[in-house]
Formats: sequence, C-alpha cells, structure tokens
Amino acid sequence: MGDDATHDAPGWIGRSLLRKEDARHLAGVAMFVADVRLPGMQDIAFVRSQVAHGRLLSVTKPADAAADVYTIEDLPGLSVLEAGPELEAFRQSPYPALASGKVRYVGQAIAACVAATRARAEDLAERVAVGCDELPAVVDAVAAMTSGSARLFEHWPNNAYIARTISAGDPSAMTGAPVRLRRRFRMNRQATVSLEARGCVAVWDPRQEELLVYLSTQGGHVMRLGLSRALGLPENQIRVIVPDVGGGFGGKNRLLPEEIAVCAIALKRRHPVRWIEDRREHLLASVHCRDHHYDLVISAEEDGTIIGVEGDVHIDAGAYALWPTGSFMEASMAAGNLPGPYRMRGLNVNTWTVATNKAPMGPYRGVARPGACFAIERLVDELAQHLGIEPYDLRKHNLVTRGEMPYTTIAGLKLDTGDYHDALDTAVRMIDIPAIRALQRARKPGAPRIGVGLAVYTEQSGHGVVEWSKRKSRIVPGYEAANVRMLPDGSVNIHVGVQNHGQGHETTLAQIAADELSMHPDQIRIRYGDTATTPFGFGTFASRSIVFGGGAVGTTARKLALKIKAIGAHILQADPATVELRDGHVVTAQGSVSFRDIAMAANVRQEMLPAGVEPTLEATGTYEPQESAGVFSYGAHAVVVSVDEDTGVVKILDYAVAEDCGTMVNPMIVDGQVQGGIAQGIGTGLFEEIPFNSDGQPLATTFADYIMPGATDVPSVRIAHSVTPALVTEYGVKGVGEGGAIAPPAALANAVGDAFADIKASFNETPLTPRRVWQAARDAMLSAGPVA
Ligand code: MCN
Repeated sequence: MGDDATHDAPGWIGRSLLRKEDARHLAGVAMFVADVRLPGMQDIAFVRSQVAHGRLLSVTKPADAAADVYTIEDLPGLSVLEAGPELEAFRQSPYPALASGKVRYVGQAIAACVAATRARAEDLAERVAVGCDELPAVVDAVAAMTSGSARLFEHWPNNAYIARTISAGDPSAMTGAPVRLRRRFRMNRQATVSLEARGCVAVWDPRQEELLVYLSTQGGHVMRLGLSRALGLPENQIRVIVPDVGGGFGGKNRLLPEEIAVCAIALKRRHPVRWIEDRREHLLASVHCRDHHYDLVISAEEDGTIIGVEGDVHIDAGAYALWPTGSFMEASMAAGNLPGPYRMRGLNVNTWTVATNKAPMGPYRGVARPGACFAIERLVDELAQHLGIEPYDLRKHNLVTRGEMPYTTIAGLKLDTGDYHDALDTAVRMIDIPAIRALQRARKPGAPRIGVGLAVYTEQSGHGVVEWSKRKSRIVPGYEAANVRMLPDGSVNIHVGVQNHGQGHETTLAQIAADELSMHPDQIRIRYGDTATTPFGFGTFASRSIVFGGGAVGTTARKLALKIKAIGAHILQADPATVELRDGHVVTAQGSVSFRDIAMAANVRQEMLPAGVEPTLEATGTYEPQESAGVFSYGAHAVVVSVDEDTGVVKILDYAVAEDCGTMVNPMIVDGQVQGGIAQGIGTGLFEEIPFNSDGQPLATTFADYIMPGATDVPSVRIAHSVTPALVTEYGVKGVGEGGAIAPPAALANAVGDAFADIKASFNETPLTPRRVWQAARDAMLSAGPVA
C-alpha cells in the first residue's frame, strides 16, 4: 500500500493512502461474475418483449430444443415478491420472474433459453415465437394520470403506484406572495450504466446442499433474502458470493426477475447456468432512473426572500416496482429536497409515482436529489433574473446560516452541521465571477457565449432506523456489523456486511481499524461479499458505508483492543489500566509484547492466558449512529461553460467544487468520489437520455444512441474541502458517495442560462443536448422580437 506525501494527521485516518484494491484491477486479475468458470456451465439468453404493452397469447418453443426453453409455466412454485413501501396506499405491481399474462415494457423477459454458449442460447432464443396482442402504450407520466389513459394494471383505479401531498408551513403566504414564478422542469430517463453490467451464475451444490449464487450486487445478504422468498428455499441453503463488482451506482441494489429465473433454472438443471447481461440488455431492460417532471411555483418577496415552493411532481417509475423497495423513495425525496439548503415558510407539493410501459425504475447515484436540486436551483436563478439580482447574492440572502444549525427545513430534514455560505463563497472565489463577467462584456459578435452557473446541495447520508422506518421501507438498514479477528501470527481479517463495489472500502475500513488497533493497515484485510463468511449487513448504497460500516469496524476493533490489552498486560505482568497499544505492541513503561506473541497465546497457547479470559482474539459487533435521521454533507458547485450559438454545443471551461463531508478518512478517495459523481452528473446534465416513441419503443439501446460523457467532456475538477465533523457519528464522518452527482445538472443549466441571460432563455430540461440548447435560445430570440 502506498503512502501519501502530504500527510499531517497523527494516525491513519486522514491519510491519502493508495487503494489496496487497485493493484488487481490495474493488473487485470480481478474476478468479476463473468470471470467465474464452473465445470459444465451453460449460458442463458432471454427472449424479450418486442412490444411495450400487450397480452401474451402464446410462447412456441422449437420442437428440437423445447427442454432448453423455460417460460413461467416451466418454473412452478416461484413466489412473486411484494415490493415497494409497506403502505396500504401503495399499489402492488406483481412482477413475475418471466412474463405471465401480459408484457408491460419493451425488453421484459418472456422466456429463458439455455445452451452451451451465449451465442447458441441467443440462436435458440431467436427460434422462440411469441404471440402477443398489442395494447396502447402508456409513455408519458403526466398524461398517464388523465382519465382517458390506458391502464397498466386493470385492477388499479388509475396508473399511480401512489399519490402523496407533502405540505408544511403557511400556504396563504405563498398564494398571496408579491412575486410568483411558475416553471416546468424535466429530467429525462437514464440507465445506470455501470462499467460491468449485471451478472448471475447459479448452481446447486449437492455436497453443501445449497444453491451457490455468484451475483453482481450491492448487497449479498439482502439479495439472498429476496431469493429465498422467491424460490421458497431457506436462507441457510443459499450462499451468495459477490466477486469484484464493476460499479453499481444504485441499480445493483435491486433484485431483477432475470436473477430469480437463473436461480430457478439452476435448481431444475443441476448444472451451473449463468446470465451475463450485455450492454443492449442493460440499456433496454435493466434498472432505469431519473425521469422526473416538475410543474412548480416559487414565491418570494420583492427583495428576493424566498417564501416557498408549490406545485406538482410526477415520477415516471416504469412498469413494475423492483424488490425490495421499488422506486417509492424517488417522489418523497424529490419533494422533500425541493427546499434545498434554503430557508422557506411554505411547501406544498403533490407527487405521483406513475406506472408507465417502460423498464422499472430504481435508485441511481443521488436518488431524486439531482432532480430536486435541478428544480430548486433553476428556480433560484430564474427568480434572480426576474428580480435583477446576481444569482450569488440571491443565494446568500436565502441560504441557512451556520448560526442557525441544526436547522430543520420546511420539509422536516434536520440539517445538522456545516457552513453553506462558506462553501458558496469558496466555490465562487475559485471560479472568479468578476473575471467571467468581464469576459462576457468583452465578447465579440459570433464568438461563443460564456456563462457561469452555481448550485448548492445537501446530501443526506448515514440515515438509519428513524429515517427508513419513516419511509415505510421493507428493509430498515439501521445498522452494520463487523467481525474483527486476529489470527495467530498477529495479522487481522475483518469481515463486513457492507459491499465495496468501487468505493475503496478495503483501504478506508483498514485505515479505521489500523487506528483503533495501532497497527499498519497492510496487516489488516477487509473481507466482504460472501454470505457464508460475513456477518449480516445491508450492503453499500445511500452513502452509508463510511458511517455504518466504518462505525462497525471502529467500535468492534476497539472491543478487541481491550482484550489484546488484557492479555498483553498479563504477559507483561502489568495492570491492564496502565498499558497502551503502540505499533503492533502492547507497551508499558517497563517493556512491550508484540501482537504476534499475544495472538499466539490467545489462539494456540491457551495456558498463557489470564484466568477467565476466553481463547481466540475475535469480536463481532453492530453499530448505529447516536442519531439516525442522517448527517448532511453539502457543497457548492461553480461551473463555467462556453456555448456555440449556431450549434448549441456546450463546453465546460472550468469546474470548481467546495465540499464538506465531515472528517475525511481518505481525502484522495473522497476526491475520487466527487470527481466520479461529477462525471455522472455531467452525463445527466448534458448527454444521457433514453427517449421513447409513442409506442413505448426505447430509442437509445446502444452506445451509438445513448451518449455517455467521454474523457474530453469531463474536466479535471478543482475541489476545496472544509471539515465540519458530524456530531453523532464515529470520527465525525459523513457520507460522500453521491454528492458529486447531485449538483452538476443544476449548475450546468444555470451556466447555460447565464450565457443567454440577455435574451432570457430558459434551459429547464436535461440533458442539455445541442438541439435543446439551440431550440431554447432560438425560442427566446424569437419571442424577444426581431433580431437587431
Ligand atoms: N469516505 C471517506 N471519508 C468520508 C466519507 C467517505 O474517506 N468522510 C470514503 C469511504 O471510506 C468510502 C468512499 O469514500 O471508501 C465512499 O463512502 P460513502 O460516502 O460512505 O459511500 P458508500 O461507500 O456507502 O458508497 C455508496 C455510494 C453510492 S450511494 C453510490 S450510488 C456510488 C458511490 O458510492 N456508487 C459507486 N460511489 C461509487 N463509486 C464507484 N466506484 N462505483 C459505484 O458504483
């Protein structure tokens, strides 16, 4: 493990150590699901629906290979999982492992074909004939809620999974406000596009009498629970191994029907089967995300004091809710985060989570907050423009101050610690707004337009039992567990329930344990991703691992440290209260004994232990923060763009971030998380979109049509950190995994808006493709009157 050059912290926490896991990735010797090779393994290819909505009439198998083609009728005994929140008002959308009766989106799996290779399985799939009676497709979430719309589920009264109103404060203050601006915003549908797509290998192991499943997921234990329920197999007869995972970003935190089908087929065939999702399947039928519609009014005083926000939010959640929790958080989080980091007196938002004939929606980095941030930060800029105030000044006027912390927003979120003004000031200083204003004034006709955009965000992280049970989640991830074990040679293995899939936990969790045990992180290995060996845990999502997993590792290592001290003191014949741990030794003023000798005694020389002390050096513990409503990281993004008026192409000239995630365990990893999140936020803001035609056919199912930001589109972001430790977590940490992705769409749209401020063009739909930018500018020019 490499060391950092700039370390000034006393222990291992705070050091920019190189990531332990990178060596195998750089050498190309990591092992992903697609690298798993089992004797006799065969491949699965799915027959998928060609239509968005239809009644399934027949599935005809080729006569010479009928036994290798599975429909839902061939997999009896599977249970359909209830998914979504545990709320009576939430309507169930039964999602069978393979289509039954109806298909509800293009790409829904209808049959599974097994063959020696994927190519042969695909050939077989092509020979399966599907008879389908096509029905009108529901493709627009707002229109889906009108009375004439076709219905996805006949037993529902309309197409809403759930409709809720979030209301707080004084509605009359908003309706009677001196300034009221109404705007519509749209954040279009995306895929999660992890580098590694989905994958599942399954085989019945007759020796262990268990189903062995290799799965690319963000949480093996929770997926095992889902598989157990769907397959009707006890959990102690399912072992889920999660090898290296090439990113998940939220999408791999849901159980797919394909994964259930693969396991069910493995139980029938008694030889290993696998399904490796290809990129087309990923874009077509994996977890989709974003897809928000906002119709909002911001109300304010003439001096720019924001009064409140009201209006409608429609979330296009696609055809089914995925296990365990579906997409239900999207609407409540979108509405709950609309006030952002601003003081407000009123909030009144009607939300609908709508079923449409599109692939099911799931969480994606930031979950709802990129949409909410886009809406509120665009509203702030629109209000600033309307009132003739600098957007920076309007933000300063309304941002919650450090002195007001802890501050409960009008939506009930408790912003715990931090200084939003300082973050904004820092980002603005880094970007030098006066210099940009001077550039804008000096612009020659025909030259690209320059604009600067700001966005401030908060990132709720480390939320536990209070928050998840308030949301009526089926799974309440209120704690994490760790098992810390010192082996006879003094080296340490730590098994955790969180699931590293790119975040660097092998390094950061080792840094925490290294501080607690006073030993080198190289001697500590973090192990995860195997339900047979790790304690139960919820996995990695919601930027929770540093708070929960880090807390579990730290507090459990601390427990073990006490035992190490007791044994060491006994060997040194010293009072345990007088010894301390130092660099792999228990030391007193008189002498020291190494962990190696202590571990030998504890594990294989029991006679050396003090009376009453159990052998072995092992501790298991769970951890939850002192308060479970969450701790809020935050930051301000400032971006400078140039826009070509003739083509609408946006280029990023500079990008600066001021962020605060409390104590940083590994600042280099934090920077990487911010930079990576921003790359994805740029994708949302400028490039990525799955449009649908009126028949519900997706129009971007390859990388030729689904545009990802490339290396030249993502700038090297300048990042400034401030550190306001959280008060209720171990070490004062707050999560950081999603923050980078929240603000970029808002900051970019504000920058493009600023570039066209003279003609008051509005850029309120993402991604800001060249066509959309050109069109919005054109519309504004035309409505401004004849061009001089
Ligand atoms: N960290 C730190 N100090 C802090 C906060 C975090 O050193 N104050 C480090 C942590 O130790 C960890 C990393 O930063 O190594 C991220 O920690 P955390 O914010 O707790 O987030 P999680 O580890 O729980 O990861 C989940 C988060 C989410 S929700 C998405 S989505 C996302 C993200 O992480 N998906 C990712 N980052 C990703 N990075 C990669 N490479 N791949 C993904 O799929």
